[in-house]
Amino acid sequence: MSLPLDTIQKHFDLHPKPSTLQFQYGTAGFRTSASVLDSVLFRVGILAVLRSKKLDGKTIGVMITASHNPEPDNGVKLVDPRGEMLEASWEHHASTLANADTFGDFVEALELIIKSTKIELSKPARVVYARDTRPSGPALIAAFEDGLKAMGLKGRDEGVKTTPVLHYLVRCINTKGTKEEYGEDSETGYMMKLSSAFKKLVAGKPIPQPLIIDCANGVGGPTAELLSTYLGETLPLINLNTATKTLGALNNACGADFVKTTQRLPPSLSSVLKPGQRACSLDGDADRLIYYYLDERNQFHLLDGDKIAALVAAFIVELVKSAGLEGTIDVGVVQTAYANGASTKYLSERLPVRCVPTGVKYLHHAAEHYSVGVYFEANGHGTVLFSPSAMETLAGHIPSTPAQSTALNHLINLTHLVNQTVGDALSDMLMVEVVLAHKSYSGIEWDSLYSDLPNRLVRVVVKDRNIFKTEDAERRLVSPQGLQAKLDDVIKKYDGGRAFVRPSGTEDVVRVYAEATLRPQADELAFKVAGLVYDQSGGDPLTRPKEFL
Ligand code: G16
Repeated sequence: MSLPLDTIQKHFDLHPKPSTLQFQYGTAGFRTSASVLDSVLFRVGILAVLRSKKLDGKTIGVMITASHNPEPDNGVKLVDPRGEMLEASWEHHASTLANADTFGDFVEALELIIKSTKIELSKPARVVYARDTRPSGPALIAAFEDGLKAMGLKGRDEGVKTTPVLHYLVRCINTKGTKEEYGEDSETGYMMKLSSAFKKLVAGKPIPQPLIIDCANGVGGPTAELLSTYLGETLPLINLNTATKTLGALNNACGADFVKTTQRLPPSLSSVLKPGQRACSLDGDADRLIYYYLDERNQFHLLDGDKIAALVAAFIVELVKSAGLEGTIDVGVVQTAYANGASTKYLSERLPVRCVPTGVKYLHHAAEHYSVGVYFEANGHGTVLFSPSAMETLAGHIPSTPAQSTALNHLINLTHLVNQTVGDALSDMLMVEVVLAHKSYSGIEWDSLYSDLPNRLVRVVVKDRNIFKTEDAERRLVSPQGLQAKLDDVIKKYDGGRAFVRPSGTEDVVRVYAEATLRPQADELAFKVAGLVYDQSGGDPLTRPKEFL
C-alpha cells in the first residue's frame, strides 16, 4: 500500500507553510503564535496517523493547546498510547514534516519516516483529539482534521477538554479490556474515578473549609465545575476566573504561571481570599497546580510544585511504612533545576532525589525508575507514578494488622486518585486535599515543612535563543562560550547563591532562575545574570530592560 498522494496534495495546498518560518517540536510540542500554526496542524494530523499505524493501530492522542502561554499563542502535542508524551525519537520527525517547504519535500520526508521507522501503511490508525478554550482552537482543529482526511481517517473528536483528561482518555482507550484497564474512556469515567477514590480517602474526615480555585479563565473552569458536582459536599469548591468566553482573559493576571512567576495573588482574588484560607491556581489547560494562602498579616505565601512534592512524598512514605511495605516499595522524587534548594535539601534528607532537564517527558521517565516515583516541577506540573511491580505488590499484600490494612487501602485508593498519565491540576488538587485532611494541616503547617530560599525567575528576550545550550540537567551553560564562567564569577559573590540560564521550549525567550539566602540578593543575582545574558546575546542597548543590572 502506498500513500494517497493525490488526496494529500489536495489538502496540503490548502495549508501553505509560512515560507520564512522554522518550527520546532519543543518542551511540549509545537507552540507559537496561533496565526502561523495552520500548516503545522495539518501536518501533525498526518503524523498522528503514521504514529498510530506504526503502533499497530493503537490510539494516539493529539492535544491542541498552548497551556500557560498568552491567549494569542496556540500549540499542539502528540500523546503516545499509554497517555505519555510522544516518544522522543519522533519529535525530530514532527519538526522535519513541519519544516518541509514544498509538496515534494514533504512527500520525501514522509517517505523517509515510513521507511526508517518501518511503517506498514496497510495497518489501521486511530486518533483521539481535543482542544482548550483558545479562540484560535476551532480553525486549528479544522486544519488538523484535514491532515486526518488526507490520510483517509476520521478521528475521535473530544471537543474542549483539559490536557490531562485527553491523556487519561488515550490510556483508557488503549487498555480497554486488558488487565491494565485504566478506566472508562469518557470525561464522566474520569470524574467518577477521581471522585470515588477521593471520597474513600477522606471518609470520616471533617468537611474542609471551601477551597478557592483560580481557573485561569481556561478549560479548567468548566472541568472544575463538573468535578464539583461529583464531589458534592466532600470538598466545597469556589471556582473563580471561569470566563472562558471573554477575549483576552485566558492566563491574564491569573493562573498558575502568573502566580508562580510573580509570586503574588491574582488581583481578582485579592478581595475574596481571607487570611488562613487556602486557594490554588490552575493553568490554561489545567495540567499545573499552585497553592497559596495569606497569613494573618495578609502576607502572601506560595505552595508550589516543590511544596506539593514534599507534602505528597512524605505522606506516601508514611503509608508505605504503615502498610508494612518498607523495603519492598521504594519511593523516589524527581525534580528539575528550578526546584528550590531548600526543597531539594529537605527531600534528599529523607528520600532518593534526581534532577533532570525541564519537561514532563524527562521527569516522567526518571520517575518510572522508582516503585513509586513522585515528580513535580516547581511550576506545579507533576504527578505520582506507581510502577507495575508496586501495583502488583499492593494487590497481593496481606496486611497483618488493621492499621496495615487501612494504610494499604489508602495506597490503593491513591493509585486511582492520581492521574498517572501526566501532571493533572485537578487530580493533584484532590491528592493535596487528601494529605491535608489526613495530617490536619492548614496551609501554614504545610508551608512550615521547610522554608523556601528567596528566588526569582526572569524572562530575557533575545535575538536567538537557540545559541543557548546547557548540560548537567540544565544547570550549566556550554554555549555561548565563556558565559558560564562569567555567571560563576557573579554567583559566588552571593550567600547561598545559585543561578542558571536555559532557553525556553515553549516561548521565544531565555529563562533565568536565581536564588540566594536573602530576598534582595536573590533579586539582584537574577537581574545581574539576566543582564549578562542580554548583553552576551547581542541585545540592543536601547531596548535593554531597565531592571537588568
Ligand atoms: C510545559 C512543559 C513543562 C515545562 C513548561 C515550561 O508546560 O510541559 O514541563 O516546565 O512547559 O517549559 P519552558 O521553560 O521550556 O518554556 P505547560 O504547562 O506550558 O504545557
